[in-house]
Amino acid sequence: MSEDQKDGQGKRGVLTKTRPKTKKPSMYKVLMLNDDYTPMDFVVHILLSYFQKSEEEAVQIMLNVHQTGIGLCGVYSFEVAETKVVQVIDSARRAEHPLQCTLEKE
Ligand code: TYC
Repeated sequence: MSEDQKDGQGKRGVLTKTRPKTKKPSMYKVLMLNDDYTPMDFVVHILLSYFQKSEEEAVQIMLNVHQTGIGLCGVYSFEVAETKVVQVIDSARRAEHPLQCTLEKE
């Protein structure tokens, strides 16, 4: 009988139980902030263009931001959320609107 077969306590046993070492990636909220100058229809256009919202959802989110000061556009992985924020701010600046958008870890 080999060392391995004796009593299961030998030091040469094969580890069969796998322990998951990977964590689920953190998710990030993309938030839109209110201001007094960005036109409402521009905000709706942003929500339609970058967040795949329906016209109704986009208007609802825009009004929620307008009334409460902040609103949720969507939840994404860090890379996607960061890209959306850059796209929104870039688009707003090109149109000379002060619209602000940010991300927050969920
Ligand atoms: N408050 C803006 C206005 O009255 C509209 C607005 C809504 C601006 C949402 C930004 O994220 C925003 N024209």
